[in-house]
Amino acid sequence: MTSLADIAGVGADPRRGGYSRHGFDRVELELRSWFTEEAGRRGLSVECDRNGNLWAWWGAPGDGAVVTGSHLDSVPGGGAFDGPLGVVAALEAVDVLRAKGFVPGKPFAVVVFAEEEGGRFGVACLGSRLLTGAISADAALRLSDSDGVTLAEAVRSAGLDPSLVGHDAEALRRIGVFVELHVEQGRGLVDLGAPVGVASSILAHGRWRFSISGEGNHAGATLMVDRRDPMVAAAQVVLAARRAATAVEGARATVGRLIPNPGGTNVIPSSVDLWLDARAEDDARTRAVVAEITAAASEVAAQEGCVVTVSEESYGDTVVFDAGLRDSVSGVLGGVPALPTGAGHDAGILAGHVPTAMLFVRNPTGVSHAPEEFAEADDCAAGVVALASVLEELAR
Ligand code: HGY
Ligand code: MN
Ligand code: MN
Ligand code: MN
Repeated sequence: MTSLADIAGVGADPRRGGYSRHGFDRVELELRSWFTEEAGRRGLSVECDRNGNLWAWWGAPGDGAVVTGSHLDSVPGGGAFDGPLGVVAALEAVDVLRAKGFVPGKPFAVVVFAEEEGGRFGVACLGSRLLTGAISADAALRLSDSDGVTLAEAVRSAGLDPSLVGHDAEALRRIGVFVELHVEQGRGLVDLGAPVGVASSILAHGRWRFSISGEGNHAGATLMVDRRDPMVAAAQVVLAARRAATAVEGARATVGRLIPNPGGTNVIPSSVDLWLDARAEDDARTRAVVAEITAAASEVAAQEGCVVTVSEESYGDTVVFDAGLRDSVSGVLGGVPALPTGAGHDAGILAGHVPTAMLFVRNPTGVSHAPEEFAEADDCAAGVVALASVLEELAR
């Protein structure tokens, strides 16, 4: 809790509440410096890979390492725990293991992945997707933030070489096994009365951009019958998203971001961009939900004399975590509950390449991606002790 308190002032967002910490922005760079210092204080040697992910090595770097960590960026107005808890817990786990005289028998690293939330450049898990080649360097470098700054420009100003960004087989080889501790983002562990659990799976999920164009015009001078208003179409897309996801068991669809152009109170927008986040148990269900929303969007846009184009900005199929590793993690912890999650994680991206596990820490509010996200100090401590035991077993 002291470590979390250390960074409590960094990126606090008084306007939205909570924290706004985005990949390679001033705030995230400050958190990276904090991490580098904290790791250095423990005698870990820190290096930054080609994609801006930070690696703190306990002992010499090497292939097949036991790797743990998470991310330091947040959604706009996010909570204090999503990401930082996993980073802090990883450092604390090193302290716990050291204090008992443990020396890893394998290479061992604490990692901080860049831009996990996609809060700045729109693609979640950007650092781990680049590392694994799940997104191409070309596509990634062209991404831009809301001020028009490209990823290429952002990494350059963070001291990285954009020409080296992309699939990093060397870094991937270094990961023998990855364990990410994370605050739970629902009420699963509260309902089970357990402070710590292990992840079983992640929903299939992705992000789609709907660009609706109509006719910009005067709010007072334009008769209602003469309008081609993309905001009216957008409103119906939002309702279609709720309808489509409600009809499919376990599916979720959210429109959390919508930008009218030009965005004036007395201006009928000429265009509206909105982003759909859709998730479901498997690929078929997720695709079906998105197909239904897309069809509804075409229909309502046509009724309004507007045109809509839909583009997929990122997608990941269902992740089922390595069952053998999950069972052995649960065994080390004396049989903690396994639970699925609707949230994406770097661990989910890595799971396609290396054995990967996640530990969840109970969140009494059940709220996440909002300032009310919480974890009790005792539960965080239980998470650290659990993580340390798992890492000890894996790095023996
Ligand atoms: O689940 C998400 O929205 C993100 O990957 N944390
Ligand atoms: Mn998150
Ligand atoms: Mn997270
Ligand atoms: Mn006027």
